[in-house]
Amino acid sequence: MTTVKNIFVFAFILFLASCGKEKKSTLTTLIPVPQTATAETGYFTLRESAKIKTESSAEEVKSIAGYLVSKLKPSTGFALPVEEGPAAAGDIVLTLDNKKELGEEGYELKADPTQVKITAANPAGLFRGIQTLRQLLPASVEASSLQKNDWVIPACTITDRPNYEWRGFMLDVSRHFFSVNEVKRLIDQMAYYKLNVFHWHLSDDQGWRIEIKSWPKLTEVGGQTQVGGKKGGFYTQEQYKEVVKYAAERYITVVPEIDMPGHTNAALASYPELNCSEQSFNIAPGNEVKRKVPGLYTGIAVGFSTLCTSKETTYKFVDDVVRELAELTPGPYLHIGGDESHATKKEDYIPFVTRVQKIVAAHGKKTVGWDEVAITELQPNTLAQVWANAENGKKAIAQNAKVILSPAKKMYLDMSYDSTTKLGLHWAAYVEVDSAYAWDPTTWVKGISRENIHGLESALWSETIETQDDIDYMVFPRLLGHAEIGWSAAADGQPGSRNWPEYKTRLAHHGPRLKNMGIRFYQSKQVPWVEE
Ligand code: TNX
Repeated sequence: MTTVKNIFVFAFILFLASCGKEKKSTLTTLIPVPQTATAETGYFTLRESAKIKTESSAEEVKSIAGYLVSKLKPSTGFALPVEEGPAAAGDIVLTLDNKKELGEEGYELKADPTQVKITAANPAGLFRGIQTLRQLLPASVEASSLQKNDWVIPACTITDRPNYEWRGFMLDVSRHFFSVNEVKRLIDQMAYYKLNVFHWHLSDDQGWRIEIKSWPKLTEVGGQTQVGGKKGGFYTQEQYKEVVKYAAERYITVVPEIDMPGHTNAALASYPELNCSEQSFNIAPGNEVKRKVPGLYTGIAVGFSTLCTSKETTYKFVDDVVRELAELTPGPYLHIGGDESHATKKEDYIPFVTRVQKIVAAHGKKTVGWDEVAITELQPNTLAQVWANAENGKKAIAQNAKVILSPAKKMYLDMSYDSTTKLGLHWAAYVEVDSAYAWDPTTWVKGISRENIHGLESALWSETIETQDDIDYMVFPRLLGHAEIGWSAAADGQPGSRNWPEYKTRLAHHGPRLKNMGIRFYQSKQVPWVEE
């Protein structure tokens, strides 16, 4: 009896294992999972003779079509022409239609054996739909060299739009500096998973990374080093604009952050007049230096620096920095940091952050701040980014502000996966791939509900992250889970409809995609990875 039972158990385990690795239709492996996706009979085959038809003379639609062509060309070898006009059999059609129900970023994708058609109310929706089209093709479409394959797309109808308006990714370029090309590569990867906000953490104790023409020493001095003491770097305003444009072409908004009044050692080392006095800075433990002005800092302590909030020079500085950044930034938000200002007295912090929000508003922008800013009087439209202290999130909501959720225990991509991970920190938690995915923003904090949440953001702090490979390993595959939580509405109001056992079988199919894109991701044992 027991043997029979054991055989059953064994067979069942085999069955489960094979289910996990089963080759699926690409329609059932999409990330983020679309709102609705219905399989139909047959396949569309993309051939060399295909054209991308825009059914619209809008230049913007044509450049979206051009983006699609550039993504399909390396692996398929097809140089697909973009043309205006009616579609023939075998074509891909991109069309704008005022279907209001699709919203700013929604789209409809219909594939049948004769054509693929993406319809959206706005160009951003077409762009998001193109990412779905790429994922419907075999994974080798993402390779950068010519591949032999049948470029088939399963016949289907997909209607899709995002749940959250803000689906962000933050990169800290202060602790370690990353080049324009490394940043652009990340922006491309964000686009593939339908993220729409790139939060650029441009200043911190260890480095000031954006050229400010009215205060040139910020980068000349403050940009020189990074954690560990190697050469740092900074972006010129031209480079910054180039990244903003690159992101905009992918319907991604750049939100620059200048962290203040704490996290400012690089600025304080560049301009002595921003310090109150010799006593006002206590260089982090283990790095005690007695100087009139703090030196450049290359350790990883936090909470030791502060701008002098009682000097008018400080506000002149903030105004100049905010003005130059606002001029360079078409997006509506500037991030003012505000976190971990342990060296700023509370009675100094509150008027400072209150005044800085007004400076941001005077330059035509809205403020985002880390959750600590909620103890000050928030300007209308200020967003509080909740990373550690949920009580601060509730204080923001009590002032009618919305929050962005970035809980460190779930969304900090610098948290190690487990105790064996060589990179990362673990002060908040170890965050394995399942943990990063299996939670629901609407129940994360009692008292913060769907209508209070403007969106979600993953954050990569770079104290331990030095190279592109390091970035790849910590960001992937966790970012995919975050992208799905932000985009896919399934979990809201229907607990359990988004679940890890199902998700991991889809994620498994993104292994070959990530590999083909040259991403050196963490191959978590939790995921039943498939080979292409
Ligand atoms: C906390 S999150 C910080 C950062 C660190 C990070 C490391 C936040 C607003 N402040 O300064 O880099 O932890 O995980």
